[in-house]
Order: sequence, then structure tokens, then C-alpha cells
Amino acid sequence: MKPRLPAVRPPAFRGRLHDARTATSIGRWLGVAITVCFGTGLISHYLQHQPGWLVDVLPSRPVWGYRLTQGLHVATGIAAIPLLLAKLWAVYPKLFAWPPLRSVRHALERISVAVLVAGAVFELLTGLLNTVQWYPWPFSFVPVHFAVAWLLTGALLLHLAVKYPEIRAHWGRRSPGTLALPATDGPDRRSLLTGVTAAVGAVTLTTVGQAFTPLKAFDVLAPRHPDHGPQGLPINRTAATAGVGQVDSAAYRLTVAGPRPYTLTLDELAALSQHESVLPIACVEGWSKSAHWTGVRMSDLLRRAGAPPDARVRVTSLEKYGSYRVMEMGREYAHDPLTLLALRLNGQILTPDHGYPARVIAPNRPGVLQTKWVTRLEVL
Ligand SMILES: Nc1nc2c(c(=O)[nH]1)N[C@H]1C(S)=C(S)[C@@H](COP(=O)(O)O)O[C@H]1N2
Ligand SMILES: [Mo]
Repeated sequence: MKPRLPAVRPPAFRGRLHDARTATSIGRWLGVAITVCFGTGLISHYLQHQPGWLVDVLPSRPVWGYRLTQGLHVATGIAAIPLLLAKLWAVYPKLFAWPPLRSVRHALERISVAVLVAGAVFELLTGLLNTVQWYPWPFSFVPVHFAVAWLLTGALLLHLAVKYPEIRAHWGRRSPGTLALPATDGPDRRSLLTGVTAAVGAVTLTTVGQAFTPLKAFDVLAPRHPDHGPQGLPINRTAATAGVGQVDSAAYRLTVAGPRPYTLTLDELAALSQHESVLPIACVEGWSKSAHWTGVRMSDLLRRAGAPPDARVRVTSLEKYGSYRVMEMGREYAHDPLTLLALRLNGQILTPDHGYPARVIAPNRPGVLQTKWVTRLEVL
């Protein structure tokens, strides 16, 4: 007689895939992703919106610092999406808990979980849409994404505190006997975790090449490819979109305001001592790419205007409107020998979209602050 296969139990609410052990297994990786995402997000926020007391102490090294932290921010955010979906699936039966509220403690716990879930979904969704520069909402992305990150972190800490006994009981390899769980993981849980790992691997591998150039061949799902763009570098905002168009080189002037102000034509600027820096553009939206830049050192231009060695600088673009028209730099950046007013990219004169005739390139800085089409420097 043929051996009978054991009856397959349909996934039920009380099944082990919806238990605390599964929730802990997925939850700890989700926790790691969210923690890294939050930390790197703070770095990104304070580098972009520098509070006064930070301006002069923010370091311009390592040159790849922001490239790494923002690459991690976007990669961990993307990896957190399959993790969050799996985690929500593992715990969703709790949504139908009966009676819905057992006690004051239970009510508070459910409210904190509601904030946690809403915050996590909101952050991952708005972050993902921001990487493709799509803003289908009436509010401004940065302040709201930043504020909800704090809300999410608070709710997460509360959640970890409330769930601490369960997390502790299920963290290790073996389930404690007191909880009457099977001693080893069955194939169902292992399959689920393998599937989740594969999903995280797949979304990471197909997007991380936008920032981690060695994996660019696999970058099929990211909005940017490091090689797509003039002079081998992507573009976020073209000269046409910024309303700059083709700058007339004969009419162009660089004005440097300071104790000894002066004005240069493009030929005069190109006749000054030229230096080369190898620095990445690291866009807040997640792509980054290193390039060879040639131009005049910012510190040389400032010194010529009689700037003291700890002066800050304000940079103004030819762009008429737009949030990136004016940018300020603290002394660490302004006097770094790698910080250039670049005239050339990868050996060629800048194309209009890369900021012709002159743009800022500085180490360890968000792409939004690498101002293009520069026409004015002010010693502060
Ligand atoms: N004046 C000006 N500079 C700007 C921008 C802009 O919109 N206006 N965009 C910034 C952003 S968001 C990035 S990522 C970099 C991109 O530089 P690239 O287009 O040369 O790659 O330029 C920055 N410089
Ligand atoms: Mo950017």
C-alpha cells in the first residue's frame, strides 16, 4: 500500500508562521534596516539643512562619506519594503483579535502599533517615490519625511519595550520549552524566511548599482543608471528645466564679493591655476557616481578676494528660481583643496546640463549642494 501523505494543514491564524517566533525572526532584520535607514537619514538631513552651529564643524572628509551613507539610506529603505510586507503578513491575524480591547495596556499597545505601521508604510512609500522624483501629495517631502521618521522611531522603541519579553524568548536559535513551541524550525518557517531573504536580495541587487558602481550591470530597477547621461554622469535637473539654457560664454562673468572684490571673464577663469579632483556626485535620491573634475580651487578664489582662512562662502547660480539657486559652505568645505569651481568633467568642458560654464564640486556633500551654473561667490 502506498504511504499516505500527511494531511497539509492550511495556513491558519494559529499556525506557526503567524507566531511570535516568525515575527521576531523577520522583525529583527526589519529593525536593523530601519535603524540604519534612520541614522543615515539624520546624517543626510543635517548635511543638507545645516544648523548654524554645525556649519563650520561638518567635515569634508572622507570624500565618499555622503555617498556611502546616502547609498545605505536608500538601499536599507528599499530592503525594508519586502521585510515590512512579510512582517505585516506574519502578524496580521492580530488585527482581528477578539475582544478588540482587553485592557488599558492592550489599548495603548494597539495604538502604538497603529502608529508604527502607519509611520513605516508612510516613510517607505514616500521615500521610494522620492527616488523616482514623483511627489503625488500636497505636502513638501523633506520636512514631513523627516518628522514622521521621529514618530516612527518613537513608536518602534515603544514597541520593542512592550514586546521585549517575547523578543527575548524568540531571539535565539532554540525555542524555550516553556513556550511549548517545537524545538526546531519546520520547513514552512524556513521556506518563508528563505523567500523573504531572496526578495530582499533581489530588490537590493537590482537597485544598489545606482550608487555602488561595481554592481551597475544589475541596476535594472533603479530610476538611474550610473552610465546614462552626458559625459558619463546622470543629470537630475537639466539646463532647460532650470531655465538657464545655453550660457553665452562671452557675456559670462564670475563675480567674487569680499574684502577685495573682483570679476572674471570665462577666459580669465580658465587661465587661473587649474586643479583636478576625483569626487562623486551623490544625489539625495540615491544615485551616485565618481568623476574627474578640473577647475579652480575654491580656496584660491576666496583668498584672492581677501577672505580670511576660516571664511564661509555663499554661492549663487545663474538659475532664476529653484531651491538650489543659492548655497552656502562652511569653512571645512570652502578651504578644502579638493573643492573646486569646476570647468571640466572627465576631461571635457562641462555640458550645459552639468553646469556650464562653472559648477561647484566638493567632497562629502549631498548632490543638491553641488551648485551648477555658478555666477557669484560671496565671502561671508
Ligand atoms: N543650480 C543648480 N544646481 C544644482 C541643481 C539644481 O537644480 N540647480 N541640482 C543639484 C542636484 S539635486 C544634483 S544631484 C547635482 C547633479 O549634478 P549633475 O546633473 O551634474 O549630475 O546637481 C546639483 N546642482
Ligand atoms: Mo540630487
